[in-house]
Amino acid sequence: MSQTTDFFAPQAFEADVIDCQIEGTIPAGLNGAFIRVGGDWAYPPKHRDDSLFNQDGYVSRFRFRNGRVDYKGRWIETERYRNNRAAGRQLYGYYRNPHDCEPQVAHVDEPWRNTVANTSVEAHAGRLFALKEDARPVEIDPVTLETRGFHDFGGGYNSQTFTAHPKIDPQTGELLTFGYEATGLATDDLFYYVIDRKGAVSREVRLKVPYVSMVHDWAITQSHVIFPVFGYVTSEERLRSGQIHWAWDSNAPTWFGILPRDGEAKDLRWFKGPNRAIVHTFNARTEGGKVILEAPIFDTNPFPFFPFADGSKWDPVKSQSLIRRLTFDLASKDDGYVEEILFPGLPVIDLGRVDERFMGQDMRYAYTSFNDGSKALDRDRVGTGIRRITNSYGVFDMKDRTMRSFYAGPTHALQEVTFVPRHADAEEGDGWLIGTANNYADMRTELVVVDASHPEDGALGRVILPFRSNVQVHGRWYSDEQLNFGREA
Ligand code: V55
Ligand code: FE
Repeated sequence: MSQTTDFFAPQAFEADVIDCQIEGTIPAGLNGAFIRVGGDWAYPPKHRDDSLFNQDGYVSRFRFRNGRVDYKGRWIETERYRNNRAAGRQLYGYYRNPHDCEPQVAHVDEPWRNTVANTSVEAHAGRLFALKEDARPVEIDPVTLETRGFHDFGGGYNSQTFTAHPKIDPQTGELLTFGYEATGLATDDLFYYVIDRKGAVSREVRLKVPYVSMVHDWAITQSHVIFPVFGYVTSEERLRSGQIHWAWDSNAPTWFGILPRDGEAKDLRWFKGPNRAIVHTFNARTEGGKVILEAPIFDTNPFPFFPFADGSKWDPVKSQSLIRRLTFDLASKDDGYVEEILFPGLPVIDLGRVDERFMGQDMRYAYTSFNDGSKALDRDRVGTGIRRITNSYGVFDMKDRTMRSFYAGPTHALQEVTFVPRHADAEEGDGWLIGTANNYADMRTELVVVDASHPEDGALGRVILPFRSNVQVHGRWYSDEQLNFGREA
C-alpha cells in the first residue's frame, strides 16, 4: 500500500452526513453507534517510508437509529495536531521518535505529548476514549466527537502510556489495562492496572519485560492476564540516532508473561518460544492448570515499515498470520508452551474479534477478515494498483475448526469486523457482523451489516457514504445505554 495513492491517500476533511443512503435493510434492532478510530495525514509525513501508524488520529461514528444511520467524522485534536495546524506543516518525524522532531516539539522526556491517538476506542464509566499505546487515553465527547484531552482516572494511574487494547471483564465490569515503556522512551517497565466500574484505579502492579518490545495487545482470562513480548526491538541509542521506533530482530525469542489477576510482581511467570509476532489476540481462558490463548500469529515481521535489524527484505508471503492456539501449563517446570495451527493454509488478517460478552471465558466463535481466492475479483473496475483484496469475513468455529464466510463482492475490501450481539442475553454468536468496506470501483466507503449466523447470505444492508472516509484501525459498537445517548437532541 502506498501512503499517497488509493484508499490510504489523505482525505483531510471533517464530515457530517445526515440520513446516509442505505441499500437493503438495516435491522431495526441495531440501535447504537459504531465508533471507529484510525489515522489520516493532516500534513504529509516527513519521511516517505514512515509508518502509517504515525498518521494523525481521526474518529468517526456511524449512529444507528431505527434503521436510519448518520455519519460524523472529526480529527482528534491532540497537542501535535494543534501544533502542526498552527505551523501549517509537519513538525514531527519518524514514528515514536521525538529525537527526529523539530526541536520545539521534541519532548524527549515527555514522549506521550507527541501521541496521535489513532489506534482504537474504548468507553468506560461513561467516558469515551481514543487510544494509542504511546500515551494515556484521550477523552472524546461521544456526541460531538470533540477532543477533551488526556484522562488520568482521577490519579493513581502512573504509567505514561496506556494500551490501545484494554479489556472489560464482562463479569465484573472492571477495565483491565496496562502501559509499556511506562516510565519513558525505551524503558522496560510495564505497569498493569485494574480500573473499577466507576472509573477509579483499584490496582497497580509494576512489572519488568525481558526486552523492550511492542506489547500491542494482550489477553485476559477469569484468573490471569497474558502479556506477549515479541520480535520488535528498540533502544535509547536507536532512537537517538533518529530511526523509526522499532526494528525486527529475527533472533529474538517470543515471551509470554502470565500474571494471576490477584498476583503481585513476584507471581509473574515467563514462558519462552520461537520468534513470532502476536500483534492481536482473539481471547484466552484458564482451564484447570492451563492458560489457553487463541490468536492470529505471524512467523515474522508483519509490518513493511518497521525494518529488519539485519537488513532482510520484508516478505508479504512470510508475513501472513495463521490462527493458532497456545497452551501454557502452569504446573510445568520448564518455560515452554505448545503451539497449534487451527486453520492450516488459511492466512487471515489479524484484526480479529470475538463476542466480547465472552471475554476471558471459553467461547466458540472468532471473527476476522481474509481473502478468499476462489471468489471473483473485478480487476477492470478495481484497477491494477492493488495486489490483493481482503474480500471476506470468516466466522471461525474454534471448537469444530470449521469456517463459514461472508463475501463482500468483486470490487470490495473489508476493514476490521465487529460483532454486535442481537440483544444483551442472546446466545454467543447470535447477532450481526458490521464493518466498513473499501469500494474500489467507486472509491467510496460503505458499512456492511451481516447476520453472523448466516454469513453466506450476504449483507442484510449497506450504508453508503458519498465519499472515501479514512481507513480505520479499530472500531467498537456501543449501545445507547453504554454511551448515554439518551441525552442527545
Ligand atoms: C499497531 C498499530 C499502531 C501502533 C502500534 O496494529 C501497533 C498494531 C495504529 O498504530 O502504534
Ligand atoms: Fe490493535
